This record gives sequence, structure tokens and C-alpha cells, in this order.
Amino acid sequence: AKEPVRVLVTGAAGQIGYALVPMIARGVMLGADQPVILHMLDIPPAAEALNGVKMELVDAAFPLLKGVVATTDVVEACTGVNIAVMVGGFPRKEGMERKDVMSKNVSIYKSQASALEQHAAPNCKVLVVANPANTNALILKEFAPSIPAKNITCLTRLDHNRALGQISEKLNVQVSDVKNVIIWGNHSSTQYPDVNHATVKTPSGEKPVRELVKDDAWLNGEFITIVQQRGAAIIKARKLSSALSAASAACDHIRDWVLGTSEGTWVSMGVYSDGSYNAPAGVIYSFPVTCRNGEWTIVQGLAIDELSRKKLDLTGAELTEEKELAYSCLS
Ligand code: NAX
Repeated sequence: AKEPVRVLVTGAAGQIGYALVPMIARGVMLGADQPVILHMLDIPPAAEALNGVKMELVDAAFPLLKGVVATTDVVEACTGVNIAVMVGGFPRKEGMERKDVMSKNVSIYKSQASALEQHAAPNCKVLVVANPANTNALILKEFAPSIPAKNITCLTRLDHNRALGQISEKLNVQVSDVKNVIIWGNHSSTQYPDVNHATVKTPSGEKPVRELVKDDAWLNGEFITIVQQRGAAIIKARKLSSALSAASAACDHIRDWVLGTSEGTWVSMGVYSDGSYNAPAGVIYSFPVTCRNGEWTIVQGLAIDELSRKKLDLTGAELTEEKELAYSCLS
């Protein structure tokens, strides 16, 4: 039998946490043959609710779940973890300045970075979900210098999956037959969902999405806006932000990272930019990646047309600006 993998979920008493922990305990994230030990962290005001989640995990009698640590102590939460999914953060409240929200999250991610660096298992893989996801991940990276930069990522897989979903709805095809969309840049409304290399599996082979949709105006306009604004549309409908889709995307992200992407398929991940595609280097930027042996690689050599170039630059500029704002909160 396999040794259990320790998975940390921060903000585990929140709504994404509530959707995510049962998925992990059922093997959705790491496979149906992989035992897990869940580490759940939240803050003291949520301690009772967190304990309630732990009670439900016990009640669910998940065969793969070999243990649960539910705590408000960051060190206890981080000790020995192999995977860390960072969902906890400070939400933007009505009337709050952007800088104040950034400042709260910078201090959270700075201290959690140190705890992970000192107490997590070697080679721990980190996924930041909490917003501003790219910049929180960057802060985590900066304050955990002994964790390799390639181990620190942020979630843009939800945006990626939303793009797949929209193409599947538009063409009335199975979502599993659509692949290779790309989310470039920031997990924010400046993200660029790009279908220029996306394909659909048809009875007569793989066909480019553009050829099948036959509506460039929609693909270059409404489609992009729908994906960029989908989070707001969910809030409007549910009066709560996306939770089950975010949890599912977090599982997809880690599963593909650990177990690999399938041949000929790439996914989107926010990773530490090396300046590929002339994106700014030194920020966490979402790129198309393939994964193998537990490591991601940015897909190289894709053609970037003029419209795309502008959109890659715009979202990159926003990330550079967020980075500066985050650094200004440190001093
Ligand atoms: P909730 O407010 O329901 O849950 C957040 C939880 O984090 C709360 O239980 C809170 O007590 C806890 N928390 C706060 N500070 C903490 C700290 N210092 N340490 C540990 N826990 C802490 O929010 P939820 O809807 O679950 O969303 C969580 C985060 O995901 C938010 O930042 C949200 O903006 C972000 N999202 C990111 C997405 C992405 O694709 N990257 C999509 C979904 C989501 O909007």
C-alpha cells in the first residue's frame, strides 16, 4: 500500500474548503489508490466551524482518509505537508482600498511562507487559490526562498475550465473533446482566454476551435468577456462566489501536476515567469504548461497574433503593478 500524502488546505472552514476537502478525501486530487492525511488550517474565529468540518469528514468514513489535523496553529498545519493548497486569505470588503486588502494578504502570505519553508516536507508543492492569487503566490515564493520557485503556483485552472465549458456549450460538443485553450496572465478580469490553438475532437479528427465556431467576432469579444466575468456572474446568481468549480479546478491542477498531463494536451497554471512569450519575468503569470514526473514545463513556440500580443501585455502590466503594490506594503 502507498504511504499517505499529507495535504494542507488553508481557509478550510470557508466555502471552497468545504467543497474541496471531501474531493481530496475521495481521491479526486491524487488518485483512487492514494491514501491522504488532511491538514486543515483556519483562523480562531472559524475554529468551531473548522471542527464541524472535521466531524463531517469522520462521519463520511472515507476509506482513503488516514487522518485529519484541524488547527488554527500555522506551524502544526504546515508540518510535514507534501501538498499545500492555500485557500485562506483576507477578502475584499465593501469600501476597502485595494492597498489595504493587499497589505493584509501580503502579511498572511509572508508568515505562511515561513511556516511552509521551515516545516513542510522537502519538495512540497504549493497551489495558491486565495486572491489576489498570482501576487499572493509571488509573496509566498519571495518569503520561502529555500522552496524551489518551480514548486509555487497559483490557480488559473478554473478560468481554463470555464473557457473549455463555454466552447463546449457554443458548439454543443462534449467538454472532454475540447482541449488546449490557454489562460494567459493574471487570475483577474485582465486574464486573456486564448482559443487560437484550441481544438475539438470530431469523428474526422481534431479540428481548430476557430474553424468550427466560424464566428471570430464572438471568439474575440463576447467569449473573452464571459470567461473574464464568469466569477462575477456566479456571485450574482448564487449570492456567493464560485466554490464547487474552484475546488474541482484545484484538484485538476494538483492532479495534472503530480500525475502528468496527457500526450498532446496542455493546461493553464500560474507559474514563476522566466519571460517566455515576452511576459514580464519575476511575476507569477499563467501560461500553457505540460506536466511530467511532477514538474511543469511552459509550452514553447506557439504563435501569438497581434490581438493576443496586446492582451498578454495588458495582463502582464497589471501583474507588474500588483507586484509593486505588494512590495510597497512591505516597507
Ligand atoms: P471564504 O471566505 O468562504 O473562506 C475563506 C476562509 O479563509 C475563511 O474560513 C477564513 O476564516 C479563512 N482565513 C482567513 N484568513 C486566514 C488565514 N490567515 N489563515 C487561514 N485561513 C484564513 O472564501 P472562499 O469562497 O472559500 O474563497 C477563498 C479564496 O479563494 C478567496 O480569496 C477567493 O477570492 C479565492 N478564489 C480564487 C479563485 C481562483 O480561481 N484562483 C476562484 C474562487 C475564489 O474566488
